[in-house]
Amino acid sequence: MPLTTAEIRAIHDLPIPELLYRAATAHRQHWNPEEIQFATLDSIKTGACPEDCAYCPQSARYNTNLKVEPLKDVEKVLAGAAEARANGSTRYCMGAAWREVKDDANFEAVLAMVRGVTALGMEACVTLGMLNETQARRLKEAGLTIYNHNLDSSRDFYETIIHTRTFDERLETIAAVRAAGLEVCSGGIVGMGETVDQRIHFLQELTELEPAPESIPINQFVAVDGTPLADVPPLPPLALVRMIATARILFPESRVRLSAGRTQMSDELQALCFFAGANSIFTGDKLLTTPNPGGSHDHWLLEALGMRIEGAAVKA
Ligand code: SAM
Ligand code: DTB
Ligand code: SF4
Repeated sequence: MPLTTAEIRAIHDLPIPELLYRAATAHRQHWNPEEIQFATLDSIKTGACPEDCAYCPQSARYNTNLKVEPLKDVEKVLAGAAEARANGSTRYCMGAAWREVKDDANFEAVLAMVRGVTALGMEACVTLGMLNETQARRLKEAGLTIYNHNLDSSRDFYETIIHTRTFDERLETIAAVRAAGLEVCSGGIVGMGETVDQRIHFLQELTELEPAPESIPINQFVAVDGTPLADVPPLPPLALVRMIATARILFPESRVRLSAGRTQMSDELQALCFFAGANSIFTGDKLLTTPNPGGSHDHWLLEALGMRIEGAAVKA
């Protein structure tokens, strides 16, 4: 039975030592707490997105000085994947600034990218916006492991930040992904000015997805000049730790990703997030369009923490 809002809030609000103890206990029952998966992002189509997501630098509606780029060549994407693998990544995540997937030559090219990444022995993930079950099945046939489509926030907060699609459409895409037999990657963003109750409702929405998403990215909001949310004050670091720990307790078997926003985090905060159960990060200098700490810092950080890259061909 899904937990009530009050039950989730009670976990989230536990004294930090108790919260971290419970999260770390759940974590080690299902995962090796010394290992972190390295994943790499590739923005395969950048900017000029018709959607109005208030947090996103890629919306065509905001002036963010972003270099708009059409769909990348398949060969270029596969070269990026091979390089990511050599740097320790076992998962390659390709993101397109699309509202939805269309049945056109661009989709055929994405299918070729998925086949190529899979042939490299990496897990392939894509995030392409809304899609239907037939399209999801074609991605599955091409070898795709998992589709990323975030709930992003609570239903009521979502409606204040995005007006070009509904929260229910988000749920429909996730249902299509599931129906096609793909794994689901779905999480959200914290620090966009939402209340703690709205964060709890967001986690509760995730608990109502059945089965639970195999992968849950927790993105710390990255404020970008030119977007409507550019001036939102930064999230208190312990608020992020509470979200990671609560997600780990609610979803002991899912991968919890410490996703966007690491450039703004100290090494100590990241270490606390790993202790609280985060077990995957995006490496490389860039997320999709915003900066990321970079592979060499991440190798150094894991070594300093006495931790290892999960399943990689190279040592930290
Ligand atoms: N267009 C597709 C969609 O919206 O589903 C896929 C790409 S979109 C950039 C993928 C995710 O990036 C969003 O769901 C959101 O969680 C995250 N994201 C976008 N801008 C962000 C920001 N400024 N800070 C943190 N996360 C962000
Ligand atoms: C997710 O939840 N986070 C990643 C991935 N899924 C596609 C994207 C983060 C994007 C951060 C803003 C940017 O770099 O444009
Ligand atoms: Fe477009 Fe996705 Fe950015 Fe929204 S989050 S503007 S859909 S790229």
